[in-house]
Amino acid sequence: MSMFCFQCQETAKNQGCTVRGVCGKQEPTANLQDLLIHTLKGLAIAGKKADELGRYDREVGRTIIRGLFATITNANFDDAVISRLILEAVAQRDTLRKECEAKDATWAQKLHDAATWAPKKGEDLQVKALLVGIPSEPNEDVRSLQQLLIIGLKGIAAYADHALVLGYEDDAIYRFIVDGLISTTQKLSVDEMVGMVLKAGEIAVTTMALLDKANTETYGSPEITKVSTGVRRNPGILISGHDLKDMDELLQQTEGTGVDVYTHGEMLPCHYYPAFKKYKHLAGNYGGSWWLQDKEFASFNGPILLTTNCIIPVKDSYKDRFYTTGMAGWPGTKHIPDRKPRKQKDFSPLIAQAKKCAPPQELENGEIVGGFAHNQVMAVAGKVVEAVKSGAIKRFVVMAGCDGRQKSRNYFTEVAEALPKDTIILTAGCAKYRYNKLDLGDIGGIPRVLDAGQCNDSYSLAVIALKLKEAFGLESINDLPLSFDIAWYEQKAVAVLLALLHLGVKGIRLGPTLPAFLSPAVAKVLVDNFDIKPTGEVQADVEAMMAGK
Ligand code: SF4
Ligand code: SF3
Repeated sequence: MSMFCFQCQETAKNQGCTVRGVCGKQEPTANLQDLLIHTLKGLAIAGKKADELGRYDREVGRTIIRGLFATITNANFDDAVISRLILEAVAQRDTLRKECEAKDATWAQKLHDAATWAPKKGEDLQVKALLVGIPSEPNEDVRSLQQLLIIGLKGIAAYADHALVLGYEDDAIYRFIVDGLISTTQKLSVDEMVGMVLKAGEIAVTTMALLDKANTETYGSPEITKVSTGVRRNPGILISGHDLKDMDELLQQTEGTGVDVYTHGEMLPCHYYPAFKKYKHLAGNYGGSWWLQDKEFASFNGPILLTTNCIIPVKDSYKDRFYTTGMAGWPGTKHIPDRKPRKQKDFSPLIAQAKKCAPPQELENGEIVGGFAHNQVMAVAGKVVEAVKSGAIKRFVVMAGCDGRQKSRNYFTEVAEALPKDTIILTAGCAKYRYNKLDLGDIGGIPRVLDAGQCNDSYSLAVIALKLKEAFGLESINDLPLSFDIAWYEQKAVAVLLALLHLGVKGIRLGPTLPAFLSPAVAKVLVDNFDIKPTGEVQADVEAMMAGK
């Protein structure tokens, strides 16, 4: 085995990618990512000790969240970037370590391997990487719980980084991520590890709430909006990923240039924010979810900006128009550097290139309606409660999460079609592309698919559920006429799942397959305590959900 990765839903044979990632990740990149995680554990140990000695350093948390974010599925495939992140973390760790040793000489002798193993400058990173991969933990259940925690931390880190970009941080989040990483280097009991995983759910809620605050305080609360799926006659720039600040600066810099901006994939919800809606050259949404980009990026004709995940292997047909920024990266393509203090990122290379490109080729010509984040839904809460009481709405089904390539994901389209006409689908994330262009109608003016936004906005769905619980005077979310049929693919969805468990949600259906990183014993813990179940046959699942099961 030359690599091992099982962090996403499309992992080979639902066991693990061992030769090359189904996502396109190559062996050296996978191994460097393992080494980066390992190095971040060493940094966490040094950062924790410094904190205990009264020298808390926020930069530790910042470095760790960026590093974790770079390892999520489809974010960064560039070995040079991953190697740089490793060496930066090593340098930071060594500085802290020297300071700690100067204050507490006994600590140096007690250091765990995780801090000492991590590479020194000039060492062969690939050789080091082989020592620290996932299979190096022999006990299946210990490995499963450690990886469940690390994978959840990756999702939390992605959300924390989005908040950080907008200037919002919380030391409690950083401190938990540090403790979580350290816990995976210690010989904890299974119960203690389960405790850490559940605590990660609590921190996921905190982090998503922070991101919600960052987004809405900066760009306003999402509003119900119709988004065009057609094209105009100007050349355009297509922006994908999840980063709202990149969108903000791109819209400012393209205004008045004759270049339109289109969203792709998870950037669709940008149209719902007041701060972005005001731009007349924000032309519409182009195409579907991430895995269709090889065809859609080719026909777009103009420059494409990937701000985060999901990148799929870049085709020659659009490689010269493909740019990454932030924690996203693809080797051999152009990268827009980070912003300097008090300056914007410079998107002028994309604008200059766009002016020489043909307008996008039309793929479709319709509309998508969205913007049902918690503020907007609560504005019509009275109408919603009334519709439930009158029996016009029988049930809400949360179908949030990720989309993916596998045919089995048609399940989610078929469930949306099979749900009775008196049900409402609550969604967020790119999972919505499985049904957001279907004509599913409305219930007394309330659309049957309510899109709260990106996967980053899943918090909105939790807030809606909690507010509905209050409105109906119920004890628990589980007493609501509410089912969860969640589609997962990458690590942010795992963080969302842990958040839902922390909020006490029971009976979640999860698909299209259960995570490969859950050992049978760990899966049993989730089934016994939270009644998690795999998605099954469409008709049987719909009937069970309508019966509250
Ligand atoms: Fe395989 Fe998913 Fe890991 Fe890519 S991210 S190597 S597809 S498990
Ligand atoms: Fe999608 Fe990658 Fe998860 Fe943001 S864009 S939800 S998969």
